[in-house]
Amino acid sequence: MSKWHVQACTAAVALAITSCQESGVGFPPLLKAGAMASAVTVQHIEDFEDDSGSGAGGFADSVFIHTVSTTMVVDEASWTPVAPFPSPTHALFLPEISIDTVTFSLNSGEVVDHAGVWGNTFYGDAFVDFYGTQDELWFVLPSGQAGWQFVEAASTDVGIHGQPLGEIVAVALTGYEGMFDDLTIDLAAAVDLDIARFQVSKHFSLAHGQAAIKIKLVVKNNGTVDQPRDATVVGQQGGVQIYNQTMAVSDPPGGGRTAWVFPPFTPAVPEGIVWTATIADDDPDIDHESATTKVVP
Ligand SMILES: [Ca+2]
Ligand SMILES: [Ca+2]
Ligand SMILES: [Ca+2]
Repeated sequence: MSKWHVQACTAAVALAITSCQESGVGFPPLLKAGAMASAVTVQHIEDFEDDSGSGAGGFADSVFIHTVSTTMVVDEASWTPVAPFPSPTHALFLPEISIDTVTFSLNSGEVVDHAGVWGNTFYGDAFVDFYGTQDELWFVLPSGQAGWQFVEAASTDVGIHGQPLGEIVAVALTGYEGMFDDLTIDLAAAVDLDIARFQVSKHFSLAHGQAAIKIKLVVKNNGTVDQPRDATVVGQQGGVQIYNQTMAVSDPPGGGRTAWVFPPFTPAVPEGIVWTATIADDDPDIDHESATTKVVP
């Protein structure tokens, strides 16, 4: 598909439901799900200063929810062996043994796909655990270092159980007199594509030698980012899978629809076909529809 065609389709989508993919321009190139990096939209940093601008220590940002109190925030002026802190003038000191499990108060549709934090082990040990929806990653910072050490994790990193972390939902800071500063999270907006309509040829006659069964998926973007995700159509005839096609689908945000035509199918036996379409997006909503074709001799 040429670039010109892509642009022409996009322009049509903005106006109304488009059928550009049906008009002979062919299929857009298929993309692998793993190649679709989410666009980073926002970064938040917990720098252990309050946001009043007074220079006082505290918890910085209403996005971060802590399980320890602000009494563990310390001033750089009194901690010269480990000064300067990664960000002046305060950091978190966790006396033996305390854990600050930090979670995030985010807007709907926002997910954390990367997090990092500075740690210091001059006074005692420090550990960082990144919790994802699927797995976790645990870092033990080398002991007794006067210099600050940075650890980080991405949602695609493989965790201790061999799975990608998934969306990062918490960072646990554990101190045996360890210190921490500048806990940073990068947010990516979640892709939410919905099935507006799933349409197949209702009737197929083997005897009439008619054209193959047409399969069309109309996609609506219910989110704010324009990125493709995989849609899969499966056909079953008499309990046997006779069709399984996956293609990347998308729809620009903002109220339009985009129709995607899947490769057609010609059945060989006179038995009804049950079709299912599924979109694997980032939103926990169920994006799954069924349709049937009656196949007669
Ligand atoms: Ca700081
Ligand atoms: Ca969806
Ligand atoms: Ca979904």
